[in-house]
Amino acid sequence: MTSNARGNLPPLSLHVPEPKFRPGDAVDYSHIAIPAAGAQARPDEGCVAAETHPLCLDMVRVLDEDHRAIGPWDPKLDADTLRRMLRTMALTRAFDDRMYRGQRQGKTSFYMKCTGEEATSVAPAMALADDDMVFPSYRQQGILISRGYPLVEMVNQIYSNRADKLKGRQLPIMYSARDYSFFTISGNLATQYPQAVGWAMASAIKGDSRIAATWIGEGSTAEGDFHAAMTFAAVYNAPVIFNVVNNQWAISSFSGFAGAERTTFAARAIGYGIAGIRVDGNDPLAVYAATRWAADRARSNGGPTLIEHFTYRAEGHSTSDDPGQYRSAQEREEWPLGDPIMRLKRHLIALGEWSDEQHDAMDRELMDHVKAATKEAEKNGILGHGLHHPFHTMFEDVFEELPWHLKEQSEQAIRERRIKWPEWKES
Ligand SMILES: Cc1ncc(C[n+]2csc(CCOP(=O)(O)OP(=O)(O)O)c2C)c(N)n1
Ligand SMILES: [Mg+2]
Repeated sequence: MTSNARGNLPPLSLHVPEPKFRPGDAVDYSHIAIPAAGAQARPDEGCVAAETHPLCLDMVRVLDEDHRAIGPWDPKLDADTLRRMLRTMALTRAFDDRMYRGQRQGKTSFYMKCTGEEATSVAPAMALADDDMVFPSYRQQGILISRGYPLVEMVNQIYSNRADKLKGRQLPIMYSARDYSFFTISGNLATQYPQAVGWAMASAIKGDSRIAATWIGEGSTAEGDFHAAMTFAAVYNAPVIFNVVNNQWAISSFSGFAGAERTTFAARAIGYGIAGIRVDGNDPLAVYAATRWAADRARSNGGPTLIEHFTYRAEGHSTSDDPGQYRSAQEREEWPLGDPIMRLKRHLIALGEWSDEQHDAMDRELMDHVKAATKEAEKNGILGHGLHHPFHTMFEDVFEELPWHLKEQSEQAIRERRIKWPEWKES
């Protein structure tokens, strides 16, 4: 290769990020700075954005080592609300566990868990109004569960069966629930960000009082859509909350490939001149408090806030992934911020409002609850058992009147199917 190097100038080189730990490595997280709970200032919701910027390099934490809630960010929730939060997170985990097993049993082709990240969807859902519009990624099933969406409907979608409201047209787990102000999940990463800003701008243009909130993985912040959304929101001061769920991994790429070696994801807010908060994503009370702060700010025309949830993806990316191939199994146990369900459980016990026995009984009850929902959904069919949506529906719902060439294709498809499977009956 010819070199254009001149004189004694050093040859240019690139930095290629490499994760600290690979399979088999001992894990040491001492490089991660974990500030004391309760030590972070809480600026007024109406402050200038720059006042929040120190928080972008810090970490808002409420639950301390003794499981107490302390400091100015303590949202001071009553015990019933805390128990509801705990239950919703535990239900989300129970649902994930059962659906994962369902995939292994061949009942669906695909599933994605959010284990370890439950606080980043359940706590925000509780801090928002139920009709605030959410634009999630695929890892916020906790929002739907929090809003009381029927589990049976979720399972119908996951099994792509004949009761699936989306008629098998979406990948399993890519829900859509207009009545629950839950925007359709897209497999194309980051598209939800500009959509959320557009919706928020429309809400403001109409003089409505509802705000938008959106979620993205840290890896997906490398997409152009993320930055386009931030620019629009900053320029028009749109009433939107940007959540970045930094779970350290984007399938097998670590956060360094999205810029984590240089600064925090919350610090993106500084460049756009909007409010930003970095929060302990495994501390449900801190997540709740940060979301409530951002929601109050947006609702009073204070504009957008970027919240980075610092958390850890405790399991594989999806049922198609094997994290044992690229990261150390020790990472999960060594993760310095613990587990969100355990932390809230211990807090409630410390308050004298919960016990191990109650927790175990709740887990058993939730398992039965999820099991009953799956059994109910299975009556409508599972993958490969033929009880999916009628074949011809594939051609419906796009055009008011089906164009001639699609009509022909539809007839041809049905004809060929009859030849291939003579026993098949169109329902
Ligand atoms: C535009 C686009 N690029 C790539 C993919 C493939 N893909 C799906 S999920 C994923 C990783 C995303 O990681 P992150 O944003 O950190 O979210 P997480 O899965 O950790 O929640 C990738 C690369 C895709 N679906 N869309
Ligand atoms: Mg990620």
